[in-house]
Amino acid sequence: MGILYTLLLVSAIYSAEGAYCKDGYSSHGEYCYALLPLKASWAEAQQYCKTLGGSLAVIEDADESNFVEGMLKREHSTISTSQIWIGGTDLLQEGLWIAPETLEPLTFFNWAPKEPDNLGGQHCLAVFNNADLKWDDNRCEVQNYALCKSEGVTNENIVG
Ligand SMILES: [Ca+2]
Ligand SMILES: [Ca+2]
Repeated sequence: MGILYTLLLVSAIYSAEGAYCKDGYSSHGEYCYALLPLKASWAEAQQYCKTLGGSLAVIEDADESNFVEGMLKREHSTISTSQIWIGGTDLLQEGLWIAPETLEPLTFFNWAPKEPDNLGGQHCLAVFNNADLKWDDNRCEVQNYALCKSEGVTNENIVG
C-alpha cells in the first residue's frame, strides 16, 4: 500500500499553468482534464468521471473552450470514431441546459450550425469529432468518448 501511495504522489505532475494534475490529465487554470478511453452513454460517462473524482467537463467560457479544442485535436486519432460527451443536459426541461452535479444553468455554448436541434429527443451535450469541434445535442444513450474535468491540487492546497 505504501509503495502504491508513493507512486501516486510521484506521478502527480506540476504544470506551469497552475494545478497539479494526476498523470494522464492536462492542466488548465485550477482544473485537470482527461479523455475517457472508452465509449459510454452520457450518464455512464458522468459516473466514470465521478468515480475519478470529477464530472463531465462543464466548459464555462471561450478560453476554456479553446483549451479543450486544442486538447481534443491532439487526441484526434482516438476520437475519430465518436463524439465526445461533455457536461450539460436538458433532460429535465427542454432547452434549459444544466451542468451535471451542480444543476447550474450553463452560460456558455459553442453550438455547431443548426444545433441544438433536439432531433428525435436529444438531451445530452457532446462535441462533434469533426475539424470544428463544435457542440451538438445528441441522444443520451449514444456510446461516445467523454471528457472529464476535476479540480487540480494547487500550491496552497499542498502547503495548507
Ligand atoms: Ca433536448
Ligand atoms: Ca443534435
